[in-house]
Amino acid sequence: MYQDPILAASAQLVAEARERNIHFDPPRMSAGEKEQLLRTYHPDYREDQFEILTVGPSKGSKVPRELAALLQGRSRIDPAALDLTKADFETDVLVIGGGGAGAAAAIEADQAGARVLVVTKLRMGDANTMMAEGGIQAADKPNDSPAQHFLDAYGGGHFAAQKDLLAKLVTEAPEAIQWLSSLGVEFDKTPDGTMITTHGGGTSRKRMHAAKDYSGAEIMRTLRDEVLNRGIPVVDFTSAIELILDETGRCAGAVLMNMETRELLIARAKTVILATGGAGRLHYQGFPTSNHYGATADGLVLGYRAGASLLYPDTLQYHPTGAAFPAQIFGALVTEKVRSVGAMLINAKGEAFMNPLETRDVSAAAIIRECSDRGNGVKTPAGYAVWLDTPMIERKHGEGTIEKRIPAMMRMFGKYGIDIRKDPILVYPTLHYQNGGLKITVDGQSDVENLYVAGEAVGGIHGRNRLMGNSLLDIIVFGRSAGAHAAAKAASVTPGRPTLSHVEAFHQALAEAGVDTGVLSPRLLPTYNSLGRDF
Ligand code: MEZ
Repeated sequence: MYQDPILAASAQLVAEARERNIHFDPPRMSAGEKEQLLRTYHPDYREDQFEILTVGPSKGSKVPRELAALLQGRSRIDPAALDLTKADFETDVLVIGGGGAGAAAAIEADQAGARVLVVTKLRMGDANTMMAEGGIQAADKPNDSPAQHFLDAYGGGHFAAQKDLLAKLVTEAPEAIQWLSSLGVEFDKTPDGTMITTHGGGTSRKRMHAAKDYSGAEIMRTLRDEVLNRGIPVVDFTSAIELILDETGRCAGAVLMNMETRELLIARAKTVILATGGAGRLHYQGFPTSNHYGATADGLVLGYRAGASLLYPDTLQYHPTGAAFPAQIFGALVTEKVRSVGAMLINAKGEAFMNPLETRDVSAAAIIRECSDRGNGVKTPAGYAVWLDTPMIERKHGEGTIEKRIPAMMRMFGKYGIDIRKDPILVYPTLHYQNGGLKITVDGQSDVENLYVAGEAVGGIHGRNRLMGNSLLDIIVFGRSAGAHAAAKAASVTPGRPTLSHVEAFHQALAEAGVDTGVLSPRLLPTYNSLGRDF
């Protein structure tokens, strides 16, 4: 029950319209309608929020303003002042990032017999993987196929995905589920052991495998245990602040910083895997985010300065349903699974204004449209929002469904006195995912030799919009693959003389182009202090 009388009256209107809405199947939009909607309302189309890069390997590319400042920022170190010959760590494969992609990479590199070191800015598992809720896609049912999965994802990504990467993603998906199960991930199953699968936005088959609505936490828990059980060394609270190359331009390690003491450390490696995740904590265009605290695009900055180019850095995913009320959970993820299991999006007039399982970019744009021009948003303390009619789920599938299928959602809102079985919830788009990132080959290597990339720091797997559940999938498929390839490569690499001359060259290029963003990068942590000072 909402205490605020305006919200309570609006929620009552939704309750009164429920019987009508439940029997309404809102039509899917045509391609033309979607295109028009995106151009008018999606944040990716707000030209004044982007900048063109003038320095670096993707000079000429359009990127969010906040990211441009970091990509064209100055290094946190004086490259000339560091002695790179004394290594604090020496390894075959250096994995930067302790989320799902980093963990999967470390496990496979270790399995291949390489010496592996994982460094992570916060703790192992402090990552977007841990926060993913709704599930992981894989076409492993008789009525489905990787080809069908490919078509859904390719269309959903506006036909922009790198075909070889997407083909690998969907082809290796069933094996990824088997691998996770063999490590101990408890996917939802029927009593006879069949995996329960549901739809996500833009899927033509039910292929979302889940562990209730904490799928990412279940996967991360399992991967972290595997890394630790294998005895793979993990250095927590230690960020990478620059990549080290050798005199031939191959990646050969990283400069690290202890996040507590700020001591600089040198890690030398034969190959390096960047698995640093996303950028939600840069709060593009002032959006709240569903991302974990460390999601500040560090890998993009490190790779870019070392010479790795970007693909689609101008395309971001705003998850349609971020929590819009109460303030304590503003921007937190309300999983798409809530819609998969039957909740509809309802505006302030009590109308089901769109099909709840359109792709994410289209759904986000439609919600923004309701809350702007159309004046159909519900006024909240923080702005406007629409309703997600959760009680509809139990009305459709019976009592107990919410507790069984989306218990974490029930708990998250229950803490603030909102029983989602009885009351609808307020949602608005939240910054969720970077569709773009560093360009890779199908083996995971960036433009820089011996520098591999996996997970959200990669661009091109999903094109210009990602479908639900394909990110938990890509961290496994491309994380494992990067680990295996980086280990195999390391076996034949003898690194040359370590150098940071690329950092000096980048500084020089900034000076020649007259670019001074006044920013040191990578950012490492978001700036929430009242002084607005970076970490
Ligand atoms: O893939 C995702 O981003 C995901 C599963 C999110 C969600 O809505 O639960």
